[in-house]
Amino acid sequence: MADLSAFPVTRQFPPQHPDRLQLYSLPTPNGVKVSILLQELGLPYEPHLVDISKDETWTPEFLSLNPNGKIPAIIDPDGPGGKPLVLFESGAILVYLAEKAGRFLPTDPAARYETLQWVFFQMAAIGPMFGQLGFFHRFAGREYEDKRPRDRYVAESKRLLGVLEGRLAGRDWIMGADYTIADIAILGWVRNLIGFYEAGDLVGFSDFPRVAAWLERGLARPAVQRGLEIPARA
Ligand SMILES: N[C@@H](CCC(=O)N[C@@H](CS)C(=O)NCC(=O)O)C(=O)O
Repeated sequence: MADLSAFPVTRQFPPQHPDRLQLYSLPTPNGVKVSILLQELGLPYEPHLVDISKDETWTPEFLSLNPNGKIPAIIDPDGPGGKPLVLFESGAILVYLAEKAGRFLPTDPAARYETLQWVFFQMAAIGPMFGQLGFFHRFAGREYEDKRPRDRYVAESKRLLGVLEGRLAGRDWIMGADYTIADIAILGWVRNLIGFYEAGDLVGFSDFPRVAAWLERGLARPAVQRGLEIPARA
């Protein structure tokens, strides 16, 4: 039986199954990347719901796991060398789990780097830009009279959707025939943009039919549907 008591976060979120990978998350576009991949892999894990509306990521216990105070984060009791591994940043977690399981990240070196390129594209561009659009269009920023910040993120989000639209020409998935962690990283963000953020009309989503068809293909996967609801909200 793994002993995770050295990790202060286990006082905030006591594990029932310390031998299983511990997932600290919430079903947001960043959180669901990890739960979708775990569902696709069928690995045993224990999800802990971290309520960011109650500032649960800013406790000393959680900050000892992720000094950046964000979900998702994991502890894998069976990390490299059989030792526990703590990891935050969803992109790093996707790469780690895909490599550990040997799935959803090509082993051919060129295809591997190309997949990582699209994962980084999500981390550096899609996530931050769509997230800002959500803030200025749907959340506190919607009250601001000056619409220039919102318009900037609308324009940038449209441009990024155009990049995806181009990439998906003649491809079912970002990497072609193979569904990879690049798709998993991006799916939840596009879904959120047109769903929760209600920004579909604003960004002219109907101008991106290949992105829409790709999203539909992704959402049709049972593991994606399950992952989108994990950890279950109370
Ligand atoms: N780059 C990080 C971003 C993580 C992130 O922004 N998480 C948000 C939820 S989607 C969060 O935990 N926010 C809590 C807060 O800022 O209080 C990743 O991809 O893991």
